Amino acid sequence: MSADLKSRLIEFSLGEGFSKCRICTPSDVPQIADRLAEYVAKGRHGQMGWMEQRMNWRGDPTALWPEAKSVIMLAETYTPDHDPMQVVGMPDRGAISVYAQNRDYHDIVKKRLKRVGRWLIEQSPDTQIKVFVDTAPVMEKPLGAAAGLGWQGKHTNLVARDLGSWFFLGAIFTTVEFPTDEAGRNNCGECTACLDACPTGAFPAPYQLDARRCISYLTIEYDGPVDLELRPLIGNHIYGCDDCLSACPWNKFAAEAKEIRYAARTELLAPKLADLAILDDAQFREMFSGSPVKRIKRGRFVRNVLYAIGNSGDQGLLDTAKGLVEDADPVVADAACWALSRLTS
Ligand code: B12
Ligand code: SF4
Ligand code: SF4
Repeated sequence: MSADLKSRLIEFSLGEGFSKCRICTPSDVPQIADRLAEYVAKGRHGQMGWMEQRMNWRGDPTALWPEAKSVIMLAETYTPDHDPMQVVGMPDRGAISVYAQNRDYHDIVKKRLKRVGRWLIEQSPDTQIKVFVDTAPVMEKPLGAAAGLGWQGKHTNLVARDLGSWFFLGAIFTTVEFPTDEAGRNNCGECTACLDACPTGAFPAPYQLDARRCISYLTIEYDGPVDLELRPLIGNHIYGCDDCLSACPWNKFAAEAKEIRYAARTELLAPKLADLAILDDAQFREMFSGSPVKRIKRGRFVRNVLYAIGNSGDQGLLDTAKGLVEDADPVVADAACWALSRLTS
């Protein structure tokens, strides 16, 4: 019965817009508790203090919900139709990572997961489900790899031969006991393209990331003034970073994004730093309404824009930096002074 239900589930989830659906059990990732503990013990999570909480659940999905028998892992593609590295070579523009150039995936994926979950309950009414995307104490990458969606590449994200690197993950834990899939086979081989592409040297070893050096962490998660040593390495990244993902040769086989709401808004492809730096609170909220960028608020965003201005070498941006040296937000004012000193030195 579950084998038939599984093939109908896959069909339904693909029909709903997911690109791939694979299944594992909650006990298929025994290695993650130790690896998570090591990551946290080394302080690699930086200010993401929530990672230290509920470590027993995060490191062991069987403890999170003991009644769950299967974990349905789903891939949601957001493959860009442009080269994300193009803007990285334009110093007077800001680079916003591909996933944030339009609508927030959390809302879209969660709704889709719930629709699949509801369908499953309709098929087998005693079923219970819990859906997760991103924010819960669930390590989605190792679960996705165990289920066979792909493998954890040396950049630590999941890669697949048929999807490349551009896909989000969603999980449905369920009490249904489904037949499971084979874990994803690692196809990185001798390749080190992602490790070599990282501007900040954030990989202490292949398959391991020190978030404290990662531009994605520094621009999205990190609160306060960024270390002086790291600021020049951030380049013109103002929200997230895709350099390691973009370098992956498996992207040649990337599946097209199925969801139009991830297609880049034209004005977010290569926005002018000069226009972004002068956004006030209300303008910032309006410009990024519905986008994940809104989450970091005006202060952190303008801080990032000012680091990019400092890295631009563009004297035409001097006045923009000058205009912010007395900003009410001390982190913005500090970033403006830094940008000014870089541009004039
Ligand atoms: C915290 C977090 C971050 C942090 C830390 C990332 C990290 N690698 O730890 C920061 C802010 C830096 C970040 C950045 C990004 N993130 Co993020 N992030 C998360 C989150 C919430 C938790 C990840 C986590 O648990 N990290 C903790 C550490 C311990 O986990 P880990 O990297 O998996 O560590 C493993 C390896 O070290 C591995 N390992 C160690 N030794 C060895 C040896 C071998 C041989 C192997 C195979 C493995 C291995 O074992 C550890 C445990 O699995 C997940 C969502 C979720 N709930 O899972 C999204 C998630 C991982 N992020 C995602 C994305 C898209 C990104 C960005 C691309 C966004 C962007 N453009 O800026 C970047 C990519 C940066 C990168 N190279 O990782 C997607 C990835 C989708 C995918 N295809 O894999 C996720 C799954 C969100 C989602 N629901 O789609 N992220
Ligand atoms: S997202 Fe950027 S900074 Fe972070 S590991 Fe990848 S290339 Fe390095
Ligand atoms: S760039 Fe190379 S090493 Fe990195 S994930 Fe892709 S195949 Fe693996």
